[in-house]
Amino acid sequence: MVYASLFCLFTFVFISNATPLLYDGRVPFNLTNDDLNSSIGPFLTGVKGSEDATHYTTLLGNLELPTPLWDAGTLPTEQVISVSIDNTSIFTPGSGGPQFGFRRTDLIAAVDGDSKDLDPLIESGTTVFHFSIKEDETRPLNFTHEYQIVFIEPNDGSHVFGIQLGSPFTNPTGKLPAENAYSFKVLDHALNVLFSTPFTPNSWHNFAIQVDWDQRTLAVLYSQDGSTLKQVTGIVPNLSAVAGVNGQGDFHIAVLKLPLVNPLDSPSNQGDVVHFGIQEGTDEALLYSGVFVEDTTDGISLGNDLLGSVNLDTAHARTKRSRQCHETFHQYREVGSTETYVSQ
Ligand SMILES: *[C@@H]1O[C@H](CO)[C@@H](O)[C@H](O)[C@H]1NC(C)=O
Ligand SMILES: *[C@@H]1O[C@H](CO)[C@@H](O)[C@H](O)[C@H]1NC(C)=O
Ligand SMILES: *[C@@H]1O[C@H](CO)[C@@H](O)[C@H](O)[C@H]1NC(C)=O
Ligand SMILES: *[C@@H]1O[C@H](CO)[C@@H](O)[C@H](O)[C@H]1NC(C)=O
Ligand SMILES: CC(=O)N[C@H]1CO[C@H](CO)[C@@H](O)[C@@H]1O
Repeated sequence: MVYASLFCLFTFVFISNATPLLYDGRVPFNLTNDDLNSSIGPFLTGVKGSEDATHYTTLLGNLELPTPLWDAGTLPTEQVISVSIDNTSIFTPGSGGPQFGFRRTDLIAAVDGDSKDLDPLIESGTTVFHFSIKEDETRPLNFTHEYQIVFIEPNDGSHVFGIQLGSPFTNPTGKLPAENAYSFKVLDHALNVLFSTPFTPNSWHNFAIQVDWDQRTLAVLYSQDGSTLKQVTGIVPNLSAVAGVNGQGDFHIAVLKLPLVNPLDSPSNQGDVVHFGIQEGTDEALLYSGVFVEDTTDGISLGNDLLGSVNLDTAHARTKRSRQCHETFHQYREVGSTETYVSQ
């Protein structure tokens, strides 16, 4: 028995060294509220409303277990965080005025209070973005709205990939909730839906997105709770993403809620989702754990101490154009970048 457990330990150590970890956003138990307020630790906390960061991001300590994928059979080494919004969640970026159309709290991957030095490290070669998401049953989302929750945003305001929940914003407002509103949608840069899966309650939804920054491709892996990650798309082109430094951007873990069109606004303002539209101002949140970025030199971490790699088989890809998403995208283009984050 002693030998068996030692063997497991060594296997684990070997594997965790095998594939280079480029960034670890799994929140250690020693991170404090004061750290959060000051953007010390794995995230910058400046994209939020007027209250302190701890008003919008809660360290859950032992109250909630993280995804079991990375800590199987051991005591958790990370704590879950909740990311929440309420009616005060109006972010004022460095320019462009308060974002009255959105309600948002974004955590931005950083090391030593800096995302700009981290981004080139996690966004060159082929890298894999891991994150796990769970419902906060006390503060559910409103699926008649669109939510952008995990994304990489270069300076042009586009997203290299994005995870969306809810009903995509349309102008004029379509039938609500939209078909697929209660599903996660993994979007490519051109807003095609690469993969969709229901946001079932009480489960951790584990995602891994492989980005080949040179070939500009994406591949998606997914599982629930302690199940090993499985490839759910082929390696798909993402050629509308910009190559090189201009295509790199901050890695966001967020709850960003879009408005619905307000018929009382002027026709030109009705499409300006950043600054106008209807918000109920409700308290809403998501739980996050298992956030990290790795190199693929020695494979992708699949959970349960397994390593794998994605295969090219594009037959796996379930690609579907979403016209509604394209409309949203053009609206963003008209109003410019959704966010200009000024490091404090
Ligand atoms: C938490 O502990 C680790 C390991 O002891 C240390 O490296 C890290 O700096 C600590 N983090 C904080 C935010 O205190
Ligand atoms: C930071 O966090 C603490 C909770 O530990 C909170 O009481 C305090 O008001 C916050 N704000 C600042 C500016 O430190
Ligand atoms: C939410 O905030 C907006 C903008 O500050 C305000 O106009 C609105 O009245 C608030 N709604 C509620 C329900 O408090
Ligand atoms: C969800 O949003 C819709 C559309 O704006 C609104 O009518 C409804 O009251 C909201 N639900 C809750 C629980 O706030
Ligand atoms: C899945 C897929 O092929 N997505 C898109 C990647 O980028 C190219 C170039 O813009 C699009 O044509 C693809 O549809």
